[in-house]
Order: sequence, then C-alpha cells, then structure tokens
Amino acid sequence: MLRLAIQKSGRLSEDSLTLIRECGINFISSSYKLKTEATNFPLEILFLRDDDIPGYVQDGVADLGIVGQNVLVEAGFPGLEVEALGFSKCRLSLAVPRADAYASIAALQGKNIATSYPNILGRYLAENGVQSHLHTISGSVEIAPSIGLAEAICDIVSSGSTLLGNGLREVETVFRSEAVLIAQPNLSAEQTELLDQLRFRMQAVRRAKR
Ligand code: PRT
Ligand code: ZN
Repeated sequence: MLRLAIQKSGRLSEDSLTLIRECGINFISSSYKLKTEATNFPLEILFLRDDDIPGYVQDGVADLGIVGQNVLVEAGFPGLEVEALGFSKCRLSLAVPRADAYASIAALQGKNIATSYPNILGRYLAENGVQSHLHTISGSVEIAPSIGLAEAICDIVSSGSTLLGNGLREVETVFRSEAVLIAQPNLSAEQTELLDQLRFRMQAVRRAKR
C-alpha cells in the first residue's frame, strides 16, 4: 500500500486528481473527506495543505506527495523529488514598484524585501553578493510596497497580472517551478515496485499529451 498526499484545495488540486485518474486509478472523492482509498490500485490518497506535504513525506507519514518545487525547495527537501509532472508551472520573481529605478540586483542592497520564500530568496541574494532585509509574510505579499512594509517583493508569478495590478514590475527570476511527485526515502521493496508502476503510468500520460 502507498499513501499519496495531495493538496486539498488550491491550484494543484484539480490537476493532481486528474493525473491520478488518467493513470487509470479509480477512487471516490468528496469535498469533506480528507482521505480516500483507490478501488483498483493499492493507493490511499490524503488531502492536505500543500505546505505540509514535504514534511509529511520526509517523515514517512505519507509515502508520496504532489507539490510545487517552490514549496519543496523552500521546505529544504529537494532530494525527495522523483518525477516532474509538467503542470502548475510558475516562477518565483523579484519585483519593485514600476516607477522605481532598477539597473541590476545591486539596487536591492540594504533594502527591505517582503516574501513567503526566505530560504530560496536568501540563497539567491547571497549567490549574487547582495545583502537585504527579508520580511517573511505568508500571503498578500504584493501589497507590501504600497503600505510601506518593503521596497521590493519576491513572490510567485504566472501571468504577471497580479504584479501589474499592484503597480509592480518583475525584475529578476529567482526560481522556476512546476508540480513534482515526491517520495519518502525509505520505501519498502514492494512500495518501490508500486512507485515504479505509478511513474511509468504518469510518464505515459505525459507522452500522450505531447
Ligand atoms: O491552502 P494551501 O496552503 O494548500 O494553498 P496555497 O494557497 O499555499 O497554494 P496555491 O493553491 O495558491 O498554490 C499552490 C501551488 O501552485 C504553488 O505553490 C505553486 O507551485 C503553484 N502556482 C502556480 C501558483 C501560481 N501558479 C500562482 N499564480 N501559486 C500561486 N500563485 C499566486 C501568486 O502567489 C500570486 O499571488 O498567484 C498570484 C500571481 O498570479 P498571476 O497569474 O497574477 O501572475
Ligand atoms: Zn500553501
């Protein structure tokens, strides 16, 4: 038996459920149940907040998970990734108020930056020799410059319309992300065999879509 953790409700949920179904795995899901069992594959599905998924898989509470690389790497467990899934593509970017001068990343030296990704951003700034003050906030990051909390932000971007709507301009791509399948490091031989079957089916689903 394998336990797979997916996001309960959010941007990853629908594509995660669709992928499992396209792998030929049948299950009944209802919005109030946090756990369901597949009827034709030894798989149990847990519905969790995406932020909790890497830790649960690292600890072996869940055997597998589907999560964005942004959340996985920020949590500090990049080694759990076993398969890129090709959906929920986005980027983690730095942005500044549209009217502000910005020649290079050196412009952020000594500045306040609001983000939900202090680990990924901290590493990126260090690699670029820039020291900034990071303010970790968990949501609505794009509002920070307009309320005087920070001179810049670092947040997830996909279409760019949220930045635009908040008078911000994207200036650096810090990290590129997509949804990935992750697995706990200590699967049994039987579980590894099931994981291989699952990955084989996921790869076939992706190939069929190309
Ligand atoms: O409740 P829970 O904690 O499970 O969910 P959540 O609110 O933390 O996550 P959710 O559902 O918003 O996102 C889940 C994952 O989807 C993220 O971790 C990313 O891997 C991926 N993803 C893809 C995105 C986006 N696109 C995205 N556009 N996550 C967030 N956004 C947000 C972004 O934060 C910003 O506020 O959308 C806004 C920007 O979008 P654009 O299109 O205006 O640029
Ligand atoms: Zn989350």
